[in-house]
Amino acid sequence: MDLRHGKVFPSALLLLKLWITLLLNPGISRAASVDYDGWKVLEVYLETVSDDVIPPTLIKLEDMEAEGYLALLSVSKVKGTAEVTVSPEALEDLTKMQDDGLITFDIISDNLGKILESETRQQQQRKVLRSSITFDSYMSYNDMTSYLESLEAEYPNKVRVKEVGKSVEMRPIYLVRLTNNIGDNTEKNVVFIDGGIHAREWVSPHSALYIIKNLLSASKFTENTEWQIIPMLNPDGYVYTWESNRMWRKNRASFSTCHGVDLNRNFGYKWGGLGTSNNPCSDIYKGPSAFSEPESQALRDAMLPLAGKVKAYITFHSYGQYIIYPWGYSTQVTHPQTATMNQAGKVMARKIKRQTGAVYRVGNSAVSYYPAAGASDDWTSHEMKVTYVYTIELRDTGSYGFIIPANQILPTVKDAWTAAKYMGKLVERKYT
Ligand code: 0X9
Ligand code: ZN
Repeated sequence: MDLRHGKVFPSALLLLKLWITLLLNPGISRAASVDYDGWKVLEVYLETVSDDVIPPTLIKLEDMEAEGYLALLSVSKVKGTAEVTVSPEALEDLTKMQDDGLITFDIISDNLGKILESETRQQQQRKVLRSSITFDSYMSYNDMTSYLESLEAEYPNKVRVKEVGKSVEMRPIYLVRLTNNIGDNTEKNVVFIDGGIHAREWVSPHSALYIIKNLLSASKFTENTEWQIIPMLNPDGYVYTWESNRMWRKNRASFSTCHGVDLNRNFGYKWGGLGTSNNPCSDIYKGPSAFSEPESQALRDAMLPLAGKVKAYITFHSYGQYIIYPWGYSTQVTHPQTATMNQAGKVMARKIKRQTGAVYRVGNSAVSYYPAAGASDDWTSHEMKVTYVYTIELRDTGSYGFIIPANQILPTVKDAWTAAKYMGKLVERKYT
């Protein structure tokens, strides 16, 4: 079947049927607690389109996702695929669509619910001491918070922990500052890192915490550079993934129809452009206005006073194993620092490969994924004039996606630490 031309999507009758299914089977983005038993993960093939055109199949998948009919997990332009998870009922309809030549997909995982069950079992076996962190099982929001709240007292010469905002549900958003002799207030170059923008991407905040932990004992990286790290930008979303819906992505802002703004569509550069949605039920909802959300405001307000000092910015996401750089809002506008970011990104990927064996692809984010406007990387690049700006999509490449097993946390956070160390060294070499 050729998906490039002609009709890709279902007849009016089929759409009507999807709606009825939906009414009988309320959407995952609206449900209070979601059971994924029997849900399959599909790899859907996307049409090849010219630059800055979003493939019709992807647009349709996004619409179906906003209708609560499936959950979109990831997209890759390089692979020409989107991964989605669907309920057994929805699969029947998608299979009909496939039979009618309207869509092409493979089933890549048979039961998401079983994978989630085994994650829950692993979690139940863990025991954590307060104020310690672990990378052999996932930490809860409380584990992370107690660790962060203990740091300043334990490392008074090196650490300051500041609340830079509160989430929609009034949880604190912490910024950790790390440098040698922090009390001296010496002006130093800053490497800025965040994690946890997207709730379900659990390896992201773990990576930021692993970097903090390692910086505490590696004083050569904190001699001439100050690290500013927000490990958990979306605490409400993270808690929600633990308590109600493991696949939740957005924050927990409340709207009349649905919950949540995609914080990585809420930043104030090219806000509302390509790859964003006006619909609060969509996973890529841009929010009512740029920086409408306290979480994106917290990142903005923590960074703005550092104008001229921030030399590198890494925002950790998952999954896919990509190191991507701006502009993400369009493939048509080439960033003036493209060569510099590409070259350093490639060195970073080589170092990760050497350290841990993992292969990360390097490229422009609109090209590697699809254009998506209003993300934190583009804003930082544009507003803060930072040269080295990266979104790092951590492990894996799709076998487990967001639910990567606990025994892969450590290798994944090591990828992140290798990337961060390299950024630290580069900033020191170029700017000190
Ligand atoms: O879509 C996103 O926000 C990021 N991917 S994720 O799967 N973690 O959701 C990629 C953002 C890349 N940056 C820009 N498009 N500006
Ligand atoms: Zn993400």
